[in-house]
Amino acid sequence: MTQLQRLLAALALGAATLATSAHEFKLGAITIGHPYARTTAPGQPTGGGFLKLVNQGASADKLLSATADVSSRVELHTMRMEGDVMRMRQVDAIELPAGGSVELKPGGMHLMFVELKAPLKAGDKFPLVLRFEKAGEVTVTVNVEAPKADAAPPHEHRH
Ligand SMILES: [Cu+2]
Repeated sequence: MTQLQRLLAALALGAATLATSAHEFKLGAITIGHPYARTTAPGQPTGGGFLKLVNQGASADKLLSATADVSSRVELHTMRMEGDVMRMRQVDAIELPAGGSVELKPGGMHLMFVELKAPLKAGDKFPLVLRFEKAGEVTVTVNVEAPKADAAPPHEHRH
C-alpha cells in the first residue's frame, strides 16, 4: 500500500464509522434521521416508532404508509389533548413541507406497530419500509432502544 492508499483507506473507514453513528437514510431530497422503536413488554400489543424527516427539496411530500415484519401493520398516529387526556389518532398521511422537517417523537406524532409478533428488545434492529407520495419507497433500519430514565411516561393508547 502506498502512503496515499493508506490515507484513502483511513478516510473511507472514518466516513463509514460516521455514517453508522449518525444512523440516517436518504431518499432523493428526503433524509430519514435515526429511526428507532421503544422496547415493549411481553404481551404488549403495540409499540411506538420514531424518526426525523427532513425535506431539502423544493416541493412538499407526504409519508403515506409504512410496513415492517415485526407487526401485522404499521399505523401513522398523531397525539392531541382531549380535556386532560392525551389521545392517539390514526392519520392517513404525515405532511412533509418543502424545505421543512417533521419529527416523530414520544408524546407527538409516531409510527405505531400494531399487533406485534414478538416483544421488541433493546439492541434489536429491523427493516422498515416507508412510502412517500412523491419520493417513493425506502427501507430504513430501526434500532430498538430502551426508554431513557428521564423520558415521559408511556402514553395511553385510546382511540
Ligand atoms: Cu399510537
